[in-house]
Amino acid sequence: MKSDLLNLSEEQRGIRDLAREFAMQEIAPFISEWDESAHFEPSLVKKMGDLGFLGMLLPEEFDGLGVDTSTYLIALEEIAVVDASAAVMMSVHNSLPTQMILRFGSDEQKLRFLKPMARGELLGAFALSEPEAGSDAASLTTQAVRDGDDWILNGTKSWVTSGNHAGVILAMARTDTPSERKGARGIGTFIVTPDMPGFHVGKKEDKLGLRSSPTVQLSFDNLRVPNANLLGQPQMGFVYAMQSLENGRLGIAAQAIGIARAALEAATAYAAERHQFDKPIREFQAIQFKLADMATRVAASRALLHAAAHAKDRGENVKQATSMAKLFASETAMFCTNQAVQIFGGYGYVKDYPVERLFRDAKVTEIYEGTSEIQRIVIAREQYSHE
Ligand code: COS
Repeated sequence: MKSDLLNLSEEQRGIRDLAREFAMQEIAPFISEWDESAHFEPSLVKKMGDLGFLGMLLPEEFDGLGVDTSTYLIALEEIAVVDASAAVMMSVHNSLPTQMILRFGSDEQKLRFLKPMARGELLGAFALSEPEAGSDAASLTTQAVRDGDDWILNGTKSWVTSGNHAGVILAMARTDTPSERKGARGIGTFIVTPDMPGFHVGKKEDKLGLRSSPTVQLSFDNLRVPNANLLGQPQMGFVYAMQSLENGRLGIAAQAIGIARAALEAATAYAAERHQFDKPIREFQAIQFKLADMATRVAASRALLHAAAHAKDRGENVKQATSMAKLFASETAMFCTNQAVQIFGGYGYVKDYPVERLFRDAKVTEIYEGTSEIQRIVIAREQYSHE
């Protein structure tokens, strides 16, 4: 009896099955082709919106499903088992821009953006990183200058998931002045839309994995943003981004667990079929131990993730727990995909089987939304923060 350690309610089982069915029907048949050609399928956004997958954490008054964090992560894992690229689009949209507007936006901003975002009519993106500001996110240099009722933004944002298909981008820019820099407390968050003059989509990255999720640079060239599109307080944008990345990191952990589970399932099936030395290779202890370690780490990642999600929904401080969940799940994805390739042997190294793609897809989970090194810094700082 395989253990997922989740005691799912009837509603959660229904949402999980819907996500599984959607991914199997609408994504699975095209996955190799889209991966090979780095194709993002725009129709997925509307289809996912119609099913409620793009407004999972939004209240019903904004056309959302209003489910708890755990239920959202169950759906996300299910999509990620089939396609980590669709999963990251879903994770970023649900965890970052929609949540930021819901938590920190004005009533007018909520009314304008949240319903179309929940329905999949407007895809959301998050633009924090810059070419010279990655782990040290507060060193970003995109500048916002107040001009009457507007702000004028200049700078380049990088690594923006879905940035070339997004209808709404939450972008961080400096609101302090070059003569009086205020570090992390001199940054605002702006709701940018691609129709604003001065908005340009730049380089699309040619990536190792997650090839059907586009990652682009965005440049702002005297981009004029109305003050009505400033999110909350002009000096609080970095804090909003950090708080929101707690949600984001839970989403990436669920995505990583999906990748790890897909690797485990593929390796388990292959080990039963593949015969060497006159028996299925799963009868060799060398293979059994790999499968056991993979299954254990997947279960442990999931238990940690859902414990963090429940704590978040109880309103507890989950800064440390979300980083732990993301760290452990992403390293589990890398471990499991590596083991799966090893179990497949030469067949794991070619595109005829899915584990080659899973191995490539797993790596970025240790990098984006905070590298494993940054997660360890957050975990360690929290460990002694109350001394
Ligand atoms: N919740 C609420 N506030 C937070 C917070 C959180 N999770 N994390 C940080 N803050 C606040 C801090 O309390 C601090 O506020 P004060 O000015 O009142 O002290 C402020 O934000 C700055 O935080 P800190 O001093 O920790 O900033 P650092 O520059 O040291 O950066 C790290 C901290 C390294 C953890 C942060 O830059 C980070 O997470 N980097 C990775 C960025 C990332 O994930 N990028 C991926 C983007 S998506 S590809």
